[in-house]
Amino acid sequence: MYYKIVLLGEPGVGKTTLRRSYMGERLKKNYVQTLGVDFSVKTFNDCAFQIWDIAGQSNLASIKNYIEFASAAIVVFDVMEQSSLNHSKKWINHVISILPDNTPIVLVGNKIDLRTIDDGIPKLLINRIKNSIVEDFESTNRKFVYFETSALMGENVNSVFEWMYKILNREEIE
Ligand SMILES: Nc1nc2c(ncn2[C@@H]2O[C@H](COP(=O)(O)OP(=O)(O)O)[C@@H](O)[C@H]2O)c(=O)[nH]1
Ligand SMILES: [Mg+2]
Repeated sequence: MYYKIVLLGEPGVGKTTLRRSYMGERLKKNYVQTLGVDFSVKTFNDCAFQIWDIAGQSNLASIKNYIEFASAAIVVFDVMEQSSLNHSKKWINHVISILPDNTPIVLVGNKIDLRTIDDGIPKLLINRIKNSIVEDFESTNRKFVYFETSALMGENVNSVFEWMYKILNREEIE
């Protein structure tokens, strides 16, 4: 199976670093000039993930084209930047408005290597936002999960895609 996966989130949160970290040495760069989109393909067991990565600023129309037909979405925020967490709600709402109810969404809190005990977004606040997202999904059968990563250190990056693989293949079987 071939899956289109979209990376979303504010500029600078680490989307491209996450993609590169997951691709490792097998990184192949492709570019869709008109959309300002980079994508990489990585095979995992019997499936191929085509990971889309939007570059810089984009208008709403191009974001719609970007998200359309994706099998899953990864919304990234920076655990050191509260505004990027607040904006992740907006990105998730884009996904909800464009993709079917059962499309899996992963929320990723990135740059955990920079977090110290007295610095970074309070975990209580992250939990509150995460819970409010989960509540929104209660009436649907949407699969949602939260992971914390360090794309720079390669920490927990594989977990994101392993979860995705499991969820997407389970849906194939059902
Ligand atoms: N410390 C740290 N820096 C990161 C991490 N991920 C990305 N960065 C840095 O954050 C900046 C923006 O990353 P980039 O992947 O270009 O963000 P994008 O705009 O979302 O694609 C770069 O300087 C990265 O090296 C991380 O996990 N930890
Ligand atoms: Mg980028």
